[in-house]
Amino acid sequence: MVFIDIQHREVTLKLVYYGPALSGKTTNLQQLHRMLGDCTGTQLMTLNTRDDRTLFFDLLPLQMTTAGGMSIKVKLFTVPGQVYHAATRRIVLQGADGVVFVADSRISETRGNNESFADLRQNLAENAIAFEDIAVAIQFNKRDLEGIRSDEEVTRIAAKGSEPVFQATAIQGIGVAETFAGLASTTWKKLDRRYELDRRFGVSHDQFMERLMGLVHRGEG
Ligand SMILES: Nc1nc2c(ncn2[C@@H]2O[C@H](COP(=O)(O)OP(=O)(O)O)[C@@H](O)[C@H]2O)c(=O)[nH]1
Ligand SMILES: [Mg+2]
Repeated sequence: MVFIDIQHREVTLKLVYYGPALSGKTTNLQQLHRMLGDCTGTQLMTLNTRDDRTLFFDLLPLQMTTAGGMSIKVKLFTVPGQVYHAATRRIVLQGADGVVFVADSRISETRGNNESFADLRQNLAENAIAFEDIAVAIQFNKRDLEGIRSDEEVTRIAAKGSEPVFQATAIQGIGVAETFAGLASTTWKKLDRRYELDRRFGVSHDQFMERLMGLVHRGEG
């Protein structure tokens, strides 16, 4: 859960990119890292196997200070998707405030998506995180490929649930910032309701989002 250090006026949020193997979780973080630009000095930490798959997790730490002197850290993690990394996924998910579920849009990947979503629910339960207590966003990635679910189908799926749904072609950077902003916003609102961040620290949702997205778009322009 969110880490609040009142004495040092510091809040740390943990956001996790979850989903089946090869759906594009690491690519999302690589694109966000690229958008940060060079001047931040922020490193994307990845730990890959020889075949370039995520072995443990990726970590992209973001940090900003609000006008009121509040320090906000946002730590972005990805989990390894392969079935045999179940224990790692559970550990990475510990203390998460928000999760993006990165689905592969191809109809052929439906089963992998469904199994991974069930795995997410189970790992949340094992970490004693209620599904209602965590912010969740869904990304349908790989919109550039053949054999994908249609836009209408994605819209229909989105209408069935309450989670925000985004379409992306992460490899081209499309939809990456939108997904991130959607998750960050939902997470902040959820945490604010629970911990009164605005009242206690004087950081409104809009201030938080403005700072955060200012960071992410620094390298573009
Ligand atoms: N065509 C296409 N390929 C993608 C897209 N996003 C990621 N990939 C590719 O899918 C593969 C797996 O991506 P990766 O980010 O490592 O997946 P992860 O296992 O979820 O971390 C890589 O070859 C990526 O280049 C996309 O939007 N379209
Ligand atoms: Mg990966």
